Amino acid sequence: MLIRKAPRFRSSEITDVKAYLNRRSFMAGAAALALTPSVARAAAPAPGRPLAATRSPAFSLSEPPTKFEAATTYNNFYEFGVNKDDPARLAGSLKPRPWAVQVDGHVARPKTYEIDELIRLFPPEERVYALRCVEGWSMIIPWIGFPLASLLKRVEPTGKATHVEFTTLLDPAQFPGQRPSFLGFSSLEWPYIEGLRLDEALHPLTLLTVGMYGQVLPNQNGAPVRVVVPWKYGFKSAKSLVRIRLVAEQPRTAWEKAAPHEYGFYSNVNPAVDHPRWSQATERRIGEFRRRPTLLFNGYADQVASLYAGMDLKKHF
Ligand SMILES: Nc1nc2c(c(=O)[nH]1)N[C@H]1C(S)=C(S)[C@@H](COP(=O)(O)O)O[C@H]1N2
Ligand SMILES: [Mo]
Repeated sequence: MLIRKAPRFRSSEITDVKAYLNRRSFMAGAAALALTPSVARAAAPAPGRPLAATRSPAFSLSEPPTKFEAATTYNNFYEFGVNKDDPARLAGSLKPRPWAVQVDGHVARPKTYEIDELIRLFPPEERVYALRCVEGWSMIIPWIGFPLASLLKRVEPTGKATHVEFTTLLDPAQFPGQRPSFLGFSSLEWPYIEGLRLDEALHPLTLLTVGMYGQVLPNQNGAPVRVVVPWKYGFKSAKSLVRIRLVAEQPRTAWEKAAPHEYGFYSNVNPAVDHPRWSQATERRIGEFRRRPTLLFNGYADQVASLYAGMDLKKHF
């Protein structure tokens, strides 16, 4: 996901930042080719608070999950830095309690939900989904959450709502990557914004996620609440949400603002639509050597292809 420009740096600083990012980018590529050495090197994650959930076999892959250790030490969470092991090392500064999520915009019943109230209102299910990162790797993760549609229906979107905008917490005290002085600055604009079309947000696969592997979400995976959209590249699944807003236009997302030709609004997993700088035809499951073919809509085509009927997926990438 590393991109070339760094607009918030003065021109005198840009050379250094570019050199730094290029080196990191090279190292990330090297790590992905090897036996994920950054996973092996990172500190073992502390076990979290257990979170009970009913298994949902109808919504679960039968593939064995990625090792918990890999899923919690090989992360993208640029608020903590651009390296895969930064989130696991630095996420202790994030405080997932107390926490509130504002649900508002074009809705009849806007409401700010305290996080534990949210978990009580919507009984969590466990669903094993594949997460495919735009960088070419994937994981199988047993998430715990509930359909985003349950929450959206409760606040009653009005006829004006066409899209949903997700906002991650903005707090440089908790997120070192949001400080202007942060060394590995990614050139993303904070807060991290993501978005979905309303029909995508209401799709039964779209999960508002509060846990994984039988536990509350580890900080590095987006505590205390994140969205998971399994047929899209991982960056659409925004972490540590403080606001879910129903809007009347397509939200401008953080990655689109940073590199519009590389990261489109839809970002549906599609082996036939390459990233301008690399192929999307194959992927490597974390924990495996061989690359495997990437599936259209990350394997969820039967469930979601109808959302895009008649659309040119190369144009709406
Ligand atoms: N707020 C925020 N959300 C984010 C990101 C980020 O940098 N900031 N990275 C995204 C990317 S690129 C991926 S692949 C997934 C990774 O989720 P995981 O670390 O739980 O596997 O989170 C996504 N959500
Ligand atoms: Mo990603």
